[in-house]
Amino acid sequence: MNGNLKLAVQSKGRLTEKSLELLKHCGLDIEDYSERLFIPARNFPLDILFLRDDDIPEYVQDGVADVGIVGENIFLEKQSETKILEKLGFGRCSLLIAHPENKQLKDIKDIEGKTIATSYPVILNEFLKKNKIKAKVIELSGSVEIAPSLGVADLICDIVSSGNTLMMNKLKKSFKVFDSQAVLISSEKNSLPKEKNKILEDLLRRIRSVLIARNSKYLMMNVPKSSLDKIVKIIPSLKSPTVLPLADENLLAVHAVIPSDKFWTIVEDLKSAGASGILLLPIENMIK
Ligand code: PRT
Ligand code: ZN
Repeated sequence: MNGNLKLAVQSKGRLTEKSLELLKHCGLDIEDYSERLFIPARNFPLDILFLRDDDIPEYVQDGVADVGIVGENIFLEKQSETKILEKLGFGRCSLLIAHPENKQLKDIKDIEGKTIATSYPVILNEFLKKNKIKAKVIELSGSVEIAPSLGVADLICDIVSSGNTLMMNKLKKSFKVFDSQAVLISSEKNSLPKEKNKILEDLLRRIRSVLIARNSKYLMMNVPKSSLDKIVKIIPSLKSPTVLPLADENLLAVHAVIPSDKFWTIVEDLKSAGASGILLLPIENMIK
């Protein structure tokens, strides 16, 4: 056994590619994944173990892997002795209760006495308990969406992302149980040896800087000197903007790091305040 940090990643599924992409953005040189059970990173003391997502929490709990990437839905459902180190911002989906299109479900109390099919009985039962609702929960391991048309259940509780599966099965969203995304987990009971912990801290630092960079953009523009105050007030800058002189004495260059999703809400205001030559650039990395 080497002293490398062992990271469990889903072997063949929705989270596989995005998990590897995140690690590559962290500067890890990883061979292309090709049906292997195990890949070491060439330039970082980390080994990737490829496993079924359902097994990852238990493997991490027992120390077979030191850390793992799974959907928060799997993390919660499996009730393993693991904890979330970081939310990773991909694999987003929601766990929803849905009902047949031709039926109504207006109030959450209308769930009382109904039969609900789901692959997430633990999370669903918790939700029902919290809302003081008694309902019958039937556990299905797949194809939950066909349960109402087969007459097996009145409602379903399943993961939804685009909503296409619900639509194709003539189902409608009624209540959201929770929003999920991929998370990095570690064991709650086994603490890592010092050396491995150092590797984990380095990896976490890199992951956090990639996540901040992904959600930020570099904004550049020229502004008339007279509008500088107005422009600075419009920019939702992560730090105070950089202001630079230009050859034209009446103009200044303003640079700022902004949250990616804010650009389109401020661009018209910037233009009407006199900004020109507006550029928005991606950020490769950002160290705080
Ligand atoms: O083989 P293994 O057990 O490892 O994989 P799996 O088949 O159990 O999981 P996989 O690859 O389907 O999903 C892995 C993780 O991706 C899940 O645990 C979620 O955290 C996350 N995720 C994100 C999703 C979806 N989006 C998703 N849309 N997981 C499942 N779905 C399914 C959903 O169950 C339903 O059947 O897609 C269908 C709905 O999708 P839409 O787009 O039609 O709404
Ligand atoms: Zn699975």
